[in-house]
Amino acid sequence: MKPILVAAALVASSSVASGQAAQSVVITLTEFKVAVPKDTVKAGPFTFRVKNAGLMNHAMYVRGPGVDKGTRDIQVGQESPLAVTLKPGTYEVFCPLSDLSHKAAGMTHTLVVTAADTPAPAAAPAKKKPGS
Ligand SMILES: [Cu+2]
Repeated sequence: MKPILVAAALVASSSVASGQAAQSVVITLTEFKVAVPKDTVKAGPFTFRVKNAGLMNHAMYVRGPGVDKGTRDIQVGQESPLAVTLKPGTYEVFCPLSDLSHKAAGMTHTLVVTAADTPAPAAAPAKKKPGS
């Protein structure tokens, strides 16, 4: 439990790309499942907040176009941030522990990333200024 470090990490991740705030996504790990709130997200910087809600240690790894990284081992009840920038494509999100036996048991999730410029009501670009 190190709240100061968590706060520092959040500040750092939010300043990664000017003009494009990192999207914060909570991912929950249990036996043996990787719960991701959305199967499809828009490209851009992300901060995954990876929570271990299971009964044994887990970790999370992201593999896809331009990304090949993961968290440290996460103790039961703990959370670890993972900052990644996702490009359009298909990513695999999985637990790499126990020689991938957790993954084989079901701890894997496919995350589809679509182009950021696809029109979306929730992430509409700034309106043009009148008169410009
Ligand atoms: Cu695991």
